[in-house]
Amino acid sequence: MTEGRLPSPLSPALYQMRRNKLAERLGQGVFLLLSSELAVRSSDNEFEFRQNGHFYYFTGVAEPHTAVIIANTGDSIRSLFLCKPADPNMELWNGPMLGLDGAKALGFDEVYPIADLEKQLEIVLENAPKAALLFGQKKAHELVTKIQAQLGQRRRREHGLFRTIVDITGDCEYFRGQKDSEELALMRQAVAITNQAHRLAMASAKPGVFEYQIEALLKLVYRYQGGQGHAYAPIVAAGVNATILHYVKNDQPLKKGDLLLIDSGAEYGHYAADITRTFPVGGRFRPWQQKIYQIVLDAQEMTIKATRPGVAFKELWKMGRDYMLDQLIALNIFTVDKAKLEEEKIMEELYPHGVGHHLGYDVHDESLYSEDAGGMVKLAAGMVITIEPGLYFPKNRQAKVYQLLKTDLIEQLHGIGVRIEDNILLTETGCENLSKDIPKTVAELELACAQDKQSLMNKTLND
Ligand SMILES: [Mn+2]
Repeated sequence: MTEGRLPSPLSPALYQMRRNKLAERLGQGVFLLLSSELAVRSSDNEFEFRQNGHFYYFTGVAEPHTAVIIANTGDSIRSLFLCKPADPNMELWNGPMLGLDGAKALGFDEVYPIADLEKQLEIVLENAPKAALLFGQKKAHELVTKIQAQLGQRRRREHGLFRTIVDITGDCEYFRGQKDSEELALMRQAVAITNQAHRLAMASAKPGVFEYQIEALLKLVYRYQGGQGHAYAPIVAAGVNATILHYVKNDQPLKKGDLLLIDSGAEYGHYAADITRTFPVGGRFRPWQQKIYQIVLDAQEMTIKATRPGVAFKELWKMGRDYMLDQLIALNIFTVDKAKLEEEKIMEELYPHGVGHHLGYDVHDESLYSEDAGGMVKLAAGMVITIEPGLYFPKNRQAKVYQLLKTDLIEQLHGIGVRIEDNILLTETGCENLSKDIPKTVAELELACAQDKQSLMNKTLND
């Protein structure tokens, strides 16, 4: 491959269009959005910079010390961008900066040094009936409040005081929920790379290999194929570790016959994949592992089939949850009946998380969830979500479930943790499973685990 694997940047016109759409929804007023800031890791060392997702959505700029103002006067819409002017001394250490000239090329109507933020805000707020902010942007709130107070002293005498501040986080989330074709192309590529990585992990998961070595192989593929790396802290959890939902230590060896749960996705062009697969080390399920696995798989497939515009996360969650409980009961593993299991809230132990979440720039993309608006939020075409039911027999042997299981099954089921997660695009009529090519059925997993690691590695690095 000669042209490289890196994504090409999205066009400035796309971001311009997004800003205009927001301005129209906002009506007359001023929207202020500040970039993320660098965070200190320790000493003079900083965490890798990650732009605020909303800021990136409206600007495409991944630099700190920047701000964007969208001003809708009713007659015109203007977007102002503020950043640090290019500084040769800084560039010597850190490489090229966007600078004012770079920002001008991105299609903003006006570009200023970030030091002028207060001055420019004062000008646009002078005749604005409202200022719009995002929930949680404390510094933006303080700045606007201060300027409105200053303006107010003068304007109170002249024509009364305008000082409305509105939170438009929900509007931004609404926009970000609807993926456009440019975003989808990046997400498809993130999933494609993740497919390669999970296949290499399956072929590599032999007894004696450590969880962190699998984590490293995943990153090797992500990075080699032009991604930024892991889109989030990867979970590589063998055996009972799989029952710890956010297990990220990844420091234990794989043992023959253990299940290995891998929750990992690539980030490509700033967009995330989020995939979970669970399979046996060595490739062969034990009978009880397979029974539990099949229940989760059937629940997941059933939930995906039901995913279409108009349904809410809560409904999808309930469908899988009810199905899994009934199937567990059908396995005849409990000493009590369904009513008692419900009374004991057994599924809160066995399936303690939601069915999925929005996916995009952020792995838990900021969009509207069922919990918003009293459960009234419905999924819509253009959204990308995860569907990820799971069943976990807890590490803690005092857990309630072990008092309700038949005694001779406790050892067989203890520590089994299964989650299966795909990335799903809502379409007009239903949905498309973007990650359907990643091995998932028992037969597919056994085949993927039996592949020769070295030849798969060679193939991956030559693609
Ligand atoms: Mn997820």
